[in-house]
Amino acid sequence: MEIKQSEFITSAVSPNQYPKDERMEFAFVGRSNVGKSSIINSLTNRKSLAKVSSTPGKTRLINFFLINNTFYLVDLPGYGYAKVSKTERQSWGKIIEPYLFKRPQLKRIVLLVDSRHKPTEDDILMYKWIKHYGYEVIVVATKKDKLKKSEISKNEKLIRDTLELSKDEKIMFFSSLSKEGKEELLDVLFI
Ligand SMILES: Nc1nc2c(ncn2[C@@H]2O[C@H](COP(=O)(O)OP(=O)(O)OP(=O)(O)O)[C@@H](O)[C@H]2O)c(=O)[nH]1
Ligand SMILES: [Mg+2]
Repeated sequence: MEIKQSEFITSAVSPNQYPKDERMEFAFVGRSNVGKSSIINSLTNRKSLAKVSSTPGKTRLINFFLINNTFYLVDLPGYGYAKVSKTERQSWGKIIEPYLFKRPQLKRIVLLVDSRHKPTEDDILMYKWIKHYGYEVIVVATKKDKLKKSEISKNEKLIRDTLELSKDEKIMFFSSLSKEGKEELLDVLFI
């Protein structure tokens, strides 16, 4: 799978603002700052198609990017940012739940977790939620460049055990800095 063309289409907070066509969608979910927007830029070979920031909470709307004129990559606001107020947390739920809840176009969900850490309670909830609603989930461990080689298999086990992944569920390691893992992820995404 080769991404030749990518363009920002729209930002949405509610279903009437989602794209109206029937093209497939692939959504990226995960904690704030885990690297959702960065991975979209990496996959599309664009520096700032999706907005990236070292301050958590950069993406606050659902952003739709049309790829090769045939499908969408969907960048979602992150969860679990400690400093967020209760009102902001509720607003996250109001934006993201209607999308994940009822979107026939949504084919796969990529759950991003930080490769350096044990997945959080929010990550576990999100994983269970995705499975409960019957979506196919791809677990991606981000920021691989920050790991020593010796830490990779240890952290893979920690992530696998914490999320209680079954044997046939894969974790893919990814780095938006080195682009390592990019081809493999594109292949798995579009099987
Ligand atoms: N070293 C390293 N840094 C990364 C990687 N991916 C993302 N980052 C950095 O992590 C920070 C957050 O990245 P974003 O892509 O904005 O994260 P996000 O998940 O979209 O965050 P929200 O929009 O707040 O939910 C930025 O400073 C990125 O440069 C990676 O693979 N390696
Ligand atoms: Mg973002």
